[in-house]
Amino acid sequence: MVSLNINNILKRALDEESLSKEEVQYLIGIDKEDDRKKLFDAAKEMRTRYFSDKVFMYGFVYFSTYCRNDCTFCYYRKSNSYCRRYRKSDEEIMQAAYDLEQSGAHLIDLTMGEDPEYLMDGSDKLIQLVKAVSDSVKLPVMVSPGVVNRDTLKKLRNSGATWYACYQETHNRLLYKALRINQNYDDRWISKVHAKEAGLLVEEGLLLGVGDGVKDAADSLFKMKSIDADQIRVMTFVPQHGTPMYKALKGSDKLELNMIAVMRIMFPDRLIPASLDVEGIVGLRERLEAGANVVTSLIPPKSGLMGVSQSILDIDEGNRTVKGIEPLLIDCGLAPAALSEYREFINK
Ligand code: SAM
Ligand code: MD0
Ligand code: SF4
Repeated sequence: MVSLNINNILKRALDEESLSKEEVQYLIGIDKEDDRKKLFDAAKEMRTRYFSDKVFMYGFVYFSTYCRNDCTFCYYRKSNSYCRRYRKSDEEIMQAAYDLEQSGAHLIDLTMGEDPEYLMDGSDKLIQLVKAVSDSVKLPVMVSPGVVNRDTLKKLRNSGATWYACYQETHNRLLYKALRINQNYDDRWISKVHAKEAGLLVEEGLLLGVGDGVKDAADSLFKMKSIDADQIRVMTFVPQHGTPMYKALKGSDKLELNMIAVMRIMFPDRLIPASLDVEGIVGLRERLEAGANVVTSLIPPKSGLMGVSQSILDIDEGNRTVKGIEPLLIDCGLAPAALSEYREFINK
């Protein structure tokens, strides 16, 4: 029996021994600041081992805010009358992708609500959009369309997509049911299995502060292992105007930071984002200091495009741009990767 002692656990982690669920849960729940610093230092050591000082930059294009679903946590849920709905034209989407490419982003993440106009049977609108963006922008493309069927995933791959992102949010099925109303847990999970089979890279993710606990977080990390995702994320819930969870307290991001570090230790060679969409630029340093190696949700200023959990924060000010975050990266002893380094990772 291994004792639950932070130094022992971190030493074993740095030796790349696998940790038990009990140990993982212990690390996630660490509260003392001295111990958290040890956890973050270990995570950074792992990041340096696998990625040196290089950070990848993801441009984000939320091109449709229409959604057929009613997730309780989300601003875009169909019954939210406060939400500003838009559906960008192909030209506007291409312009945003081009601007992101010019600014130094390494990837274009095409994200949407589950917009029926793109997802109705027989429509190839999404496939055509991915093809158009992949053909015109010389960057890898990620699609975040929600759950889509196996055939669509194959077509997305063939039309040029590299990544499929679809976050389970939680692996506590009861909680899932309360959050993702009328959406099947298994269908969402299997879409990621199908995406892998189709040759897409997969991103899986968790939402924290939605009624989950430390045990759920540990269980989720072990469940994540089974899908062998190439990128894994964790984000703290941000309450949204007009939604049933508006009055819920915003979770402390302490747990998110611990989770980023534990993910880095358990999945040292995977991509782990620091999202600008949770706390904007002020939250970036601590996420990088916890072991993240991708900055996501870079958005072209004045494009009229929204974030997800922070629909306007820092966007028009230009703080969610490569230029806006570069000084901070450098101050953290990190540097933007070259596009060739990103390609090397995804072609592995
Ligand atoms: N509609 C697609 C789907 O649900 O998979 C893709 C877009 S969806 C808005 C992307 C992710 O944003 C969700 O999976 C969830 O993790 C995150 N998200 C949504 N609302 C959020 C909120 N209020 N706070 C934090 N994250 C949120
Ligand atoms: C982000 N708001 O990167 C975006 C979004 C979807 N693939 C990504 C959740 O934080
Ligand atoms: Fe729609 Fe995605 Fe928001 Fe759920 S999380 S309401 S599927 S946009």
